[in-house]
Amino acid sequence: MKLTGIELRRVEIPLVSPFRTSFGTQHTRELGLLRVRTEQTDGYGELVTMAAPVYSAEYTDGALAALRDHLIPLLAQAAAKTRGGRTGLDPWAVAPALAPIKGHRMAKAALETAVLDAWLRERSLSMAEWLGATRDKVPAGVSVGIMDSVPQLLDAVGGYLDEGYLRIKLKIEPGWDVAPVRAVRERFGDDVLLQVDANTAYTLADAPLLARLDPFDLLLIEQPLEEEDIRGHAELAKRIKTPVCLDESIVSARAAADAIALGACAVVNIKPGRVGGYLESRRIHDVCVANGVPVWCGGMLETGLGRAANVALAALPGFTLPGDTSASDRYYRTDITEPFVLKDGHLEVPREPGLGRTPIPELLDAVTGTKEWIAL
Ligand code: OSB
Ligand code: MG
Repeated sequence: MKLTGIELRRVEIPLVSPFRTSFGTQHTRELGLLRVRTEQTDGYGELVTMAAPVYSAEYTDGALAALRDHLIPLLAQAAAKTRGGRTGLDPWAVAPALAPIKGHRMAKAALETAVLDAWLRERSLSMAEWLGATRDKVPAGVSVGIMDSVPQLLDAVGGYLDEGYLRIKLKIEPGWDVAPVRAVRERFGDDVLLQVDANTAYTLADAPLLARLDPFDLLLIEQPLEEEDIRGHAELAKRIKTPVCLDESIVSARAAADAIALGACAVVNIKPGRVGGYLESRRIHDVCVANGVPVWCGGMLETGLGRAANVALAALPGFTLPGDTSASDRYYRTDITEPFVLKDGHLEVPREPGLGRTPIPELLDAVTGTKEWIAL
């Protein structure tokens, strides 16, 4: 496959309602979109960074700079070396080419995904087929933000359950934890699949408080402590009954293997952006399956493009828990691709060539802030 150029866009899409987590409130989604051009086709990759480095160290403007100034030049060099060769660049060559740059996993993921999309399209192969997806649809969960009041939360959760969502995740932080969980259990019963996500808002000293969640039979508690506090999570896991799931801490297959070996997590959230792409996501899936650790697919408020790839990933056999794979209208009134819709609480796994969705030019242009073209 021969690359001829790469387009970088910064897009800004309004959210249907503000989304509040322990690290702040979002009103719009400000992410990046990459298009790689090959001699035969285009490939797209979503850059899932947020506008500010509050979930992880990456952020959209920084990631776009890393792509422009460091990652794309390295990929161009690797592509030049394959010129004259028979096969050219393939998706497996991207991560090794970018390895000299530390971190910047979301930026690397966006680039690798765009190359992968083009490579799959050139072969008329779907992401699901290529990954080895074993299901035609995946159960949809929804992440519910922190609200101003418990009645407001109950309205939101009730609305999602009426729509058919099969699992509810409540964002929590100190001061918004036991009471909202209790209220949701009291109103909607013990059969609702329920879990919480703290986005690193607690410390090990909060173990007695977090143990008060034990009676509510939660599926898991996601990332209660700091990203780097693996030992703390292992200790916390001994002090509470709710299974500990890691999100922010799991930046690679190695990190997953280490966290599991140290007893820091019983469940893993796989987010392709956070770990550098779908190839590494697949490896994490394999590590977790080998260790009997259930995984589920996290989200970063993706557009239909990233959502399509996530849904394909979530159709792998180790994804035994519903993910944050909600319908497009959970976040966006108008998506930039054909939207994902809920059918009996599930999303259909795309089977079209490539990621399975393509940005619709007019819709993409309407949300594009800046755009640049890098010829290769
Ligand atoms: O921690 O899972 C998270 C959104 C942005 C950043 C981090 C997280 C989230 C979510 C929502 O919980 C995931 C989604 O619905 O896409
Ligand atoms: Mg999380």
